[in-house]
Amino acid sequence: MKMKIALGLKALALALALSACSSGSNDQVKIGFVVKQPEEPWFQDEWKYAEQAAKEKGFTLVKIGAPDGGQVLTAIDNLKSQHAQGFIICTPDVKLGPSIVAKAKADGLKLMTVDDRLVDGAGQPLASVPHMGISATKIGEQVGQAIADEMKKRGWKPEDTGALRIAYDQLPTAKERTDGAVDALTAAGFPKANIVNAPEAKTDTENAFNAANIAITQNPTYKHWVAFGLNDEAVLGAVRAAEGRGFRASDMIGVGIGGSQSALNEFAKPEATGFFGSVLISPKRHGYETSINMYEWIKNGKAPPALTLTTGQLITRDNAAQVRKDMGL
Ligand code: FCA
Repeated sequence: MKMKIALGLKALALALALSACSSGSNDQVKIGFVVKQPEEPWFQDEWKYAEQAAKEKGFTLVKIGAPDGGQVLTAIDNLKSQHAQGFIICTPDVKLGPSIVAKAKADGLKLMTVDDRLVDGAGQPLASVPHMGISATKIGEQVGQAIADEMKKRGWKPEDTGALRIAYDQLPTAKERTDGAVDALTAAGFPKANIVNAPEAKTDTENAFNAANIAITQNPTYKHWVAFGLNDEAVLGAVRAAEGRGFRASDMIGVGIGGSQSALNEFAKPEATGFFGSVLISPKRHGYETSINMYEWIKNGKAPPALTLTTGQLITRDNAAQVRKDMGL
């Protein structure tokens, strides 16, 4: 009897020791996920899927919004003082590249980027930092092609149509996306001269609205407008500006990039708007997969792939629900 109890206690002690050991070591893994625009649905989705990875693997996720360079550097120090071992970042300014790399190194933190790739002083990508982004040119071409197809369907004359390029050229992925759209449009016969460049000061709806408003006012002769930009917010701003000038759904074709809540809200309206479609990209891959990559790096010394470029798929109000489901969203 005594013997049995002793054995039982021994087994219990061993079990406790084992469980403390496994959860203890995982508990110590702490990963930061720093984003430039925490209010944007895309970034909220990335965080959501990063949380899913944290739950699954049992690490701690620290979500930080850092809309400017000062806040990025503070965030990195903050992560170090919390004993994090690494972080994933979508920086507010890719030119901060060398400072972010230096800071991460000084603080002993592993670094991976998502969405926006860091550049060096000469504007070249920092290839030593593992990165997951979208295949920007290709996705931009999908946007341009979708617009060209819809114009054709509606029988619009290209000479009567203006194209708003909501531009944020200081960010390479943004320039590649909008240049891709221009290439596909012009390849489909759209006149280059009708493409109006409308630079936005920040990549949100309000700034896109202001940019589009000026561009439409300065070009009063077009009967119809099409619009594209780096994300859904850019195109939503253009659609709202066009509405304000009397261009409703029948005279506007806007195609965004993202396909997150900003686009879905638009598709859910009872009447179609000028926001015709969006190229859906995967916040699950960008949030969940990057977090798993970082976890594996910290826990098992397995470095993430140097560069991963994800794809997209066109959604409109007709197929958004199905395509999202197929993508596991
Ligand atoms: C950039 C844009 C975001 C999103 C992401 C994939 O960071 O600013 O809106 O499109 O790329």
